Amino acid sequence: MKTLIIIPTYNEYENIPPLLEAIFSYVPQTDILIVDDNSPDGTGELVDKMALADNRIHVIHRVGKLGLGTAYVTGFKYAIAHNYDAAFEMDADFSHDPQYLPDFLTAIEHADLVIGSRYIPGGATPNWSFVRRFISGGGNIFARLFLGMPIHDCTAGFRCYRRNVLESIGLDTIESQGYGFQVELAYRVMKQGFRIVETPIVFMDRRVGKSKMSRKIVFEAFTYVLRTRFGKQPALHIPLTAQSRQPDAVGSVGK
Ligand SMILES: Nc1nc2c(ncn2[C@@H]2O[C@H](COP(=O)(O)OP(=O)(O)O)[C@@H](O)[C@H]2O)c(=O)[nH]1
Ligand SMILES: [Mg+2]
Repeated sequence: MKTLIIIPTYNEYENIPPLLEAIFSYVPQTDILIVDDNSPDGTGELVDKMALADNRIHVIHRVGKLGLGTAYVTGFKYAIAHNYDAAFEMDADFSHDPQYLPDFLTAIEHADLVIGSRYIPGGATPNWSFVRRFISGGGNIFARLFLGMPIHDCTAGFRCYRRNVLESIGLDTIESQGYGFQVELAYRVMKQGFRIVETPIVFMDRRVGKSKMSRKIVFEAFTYVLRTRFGKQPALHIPLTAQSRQPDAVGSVGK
């Protein structure tokens, strides 16, 4: 299976070299696409140099900080255009441990979307305070109940999609950016009837650098759920051509 790992970056200079080395140590056959938003710390130039030395590494440079959601949409379109069979979403800061990548590749053989889940047996957030757990865990229960999604971790950003999913979910009409982006995508994938599987991950806090997520991004996710539940489905503009399959085929895989 031809696979692309998409990593959006904004000021991740120190994380990128050890991260890419770790990824290739677990999954040497995959390609990596960095979508850099003109990071002031020189991440983009660094990846350009690494790409010259390794043809598995690819880079897209954007003009400025345009947000996580559009960075992934840009990466997904690259994956479609270059005929990858599957594409990953992965953060640059080691919160998403590369050791789990082989689990995703095993699971995607029998799924359309694999989500790295903190909220199924084997998953965890060991460094988190009670307040952070409450906000993230509560947010997930809220989205699950209001949107009827049988997914335990729908804000998770460590994922693997098959290309046909990316081609079918209307990438040009996605509205959200941060955690809301992850919820919106999971919802669209579910509505199309694709098979979603969760695989457990232990989510660690970022090693170096700063988080770019804000309260505004948390609020956006919250309002996305409410708008989608109580609005006239404004957030679901999906082409009618996609085929439907087993609507409730959601499961999880063990380690
Ligand atoms: N290209 C791009 N990457 C971003 C942007 N915002 C965040 N990122 C990257 O997205 C990933 C997750 O962001 P992070 O700040 O760690 O979010 P947190 O884990 O929720 O605190 C990291 O790899 C960031 O460098 C953005 O506006 N553009
Ligand atoms: Mg992070």
